[in-house]
Amino acid sequence: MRVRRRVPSPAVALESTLLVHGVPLSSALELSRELCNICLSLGASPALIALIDGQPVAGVTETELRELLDRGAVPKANTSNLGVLKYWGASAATTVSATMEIAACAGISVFATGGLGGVHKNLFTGGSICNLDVSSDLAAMARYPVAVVSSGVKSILDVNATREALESLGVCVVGFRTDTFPAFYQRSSESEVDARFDDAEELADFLSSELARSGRGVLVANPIPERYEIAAEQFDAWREKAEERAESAGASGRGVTPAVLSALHDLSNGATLRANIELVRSNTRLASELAVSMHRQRRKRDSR
Ligand code: PSU
Ligand code: MN
Repeated sequence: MRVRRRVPSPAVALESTLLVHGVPLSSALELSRELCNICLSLGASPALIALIDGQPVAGVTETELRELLDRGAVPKANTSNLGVLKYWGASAATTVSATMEIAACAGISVFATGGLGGVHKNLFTGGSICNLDVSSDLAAMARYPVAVVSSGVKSILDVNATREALESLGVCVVGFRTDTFPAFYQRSSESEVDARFDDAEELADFLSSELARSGRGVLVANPIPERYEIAAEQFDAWREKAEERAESAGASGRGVTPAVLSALHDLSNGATLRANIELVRSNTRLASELAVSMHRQRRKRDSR
């Protein structure tokens, strides 16, 4: 796939679904600006990824993003419908899976986001599979050689089942300064990571070799900053109500995640939104550091 890449290395891919469908319209532009500034201040170039009039773009401009936000009903592209939307010349926000595909085609190997999609809850009722909803993000992790910095998986999911699925797919999950797999608003869960790294420079070195060795993605799990963590009991109470709201609003398929997230932000009086924004900022910081280190390390190797 040909991608219009507008930014130089070291680049950090950023996803557009998070901005278009994950936060209220009023926060999207400011968040995008903030994330771009974090990258720039650390010496990396921000590469916001989206589909613009049928063109996969790495390095969407603020004008293009504003146009997308003004459009209202913007399609959400994952790896399954990206091709159709592209064929039709449509514009779309890209989820983690479609962003990884475009980043890989553009030669960008580090990507910052909030939380990965995964295995939704309530898959099994009475022993039979009903409503099987597993994000295409998981399969994408096994297909595209991109390091994805996230705070684990969204806590509206079945965190342990998602962690198991990543293992089944052979996706390496490393923890940055953590032994356990973070659960988005919570710094830890019952699940573990494959390995722990405490030093960003060493992690960058590992990522370069692992991406080249495996041709698959690596999930870098970076827990939410401590002061923004939300207690599990508090969160579960909000989540239950948010799911009820999303269900009675008739959300299904790709609409489930955005509906539950917006109900959560509303029920928590903005607490989940603030936490969400803080963890994306923190992930963007780490991704920028990693991209810069990987770039520097490569130049050093090449000059030998
Ligand atoms: N995490 C967030 N906000 C989001 C998403 C994840 O905090 O908006 C988005 C990401 O783009 C992710 C997508 O790839 O949700 C997963 O959606 P689904 O469950 O439909 O695959
Ligand atoms: Mn889904």
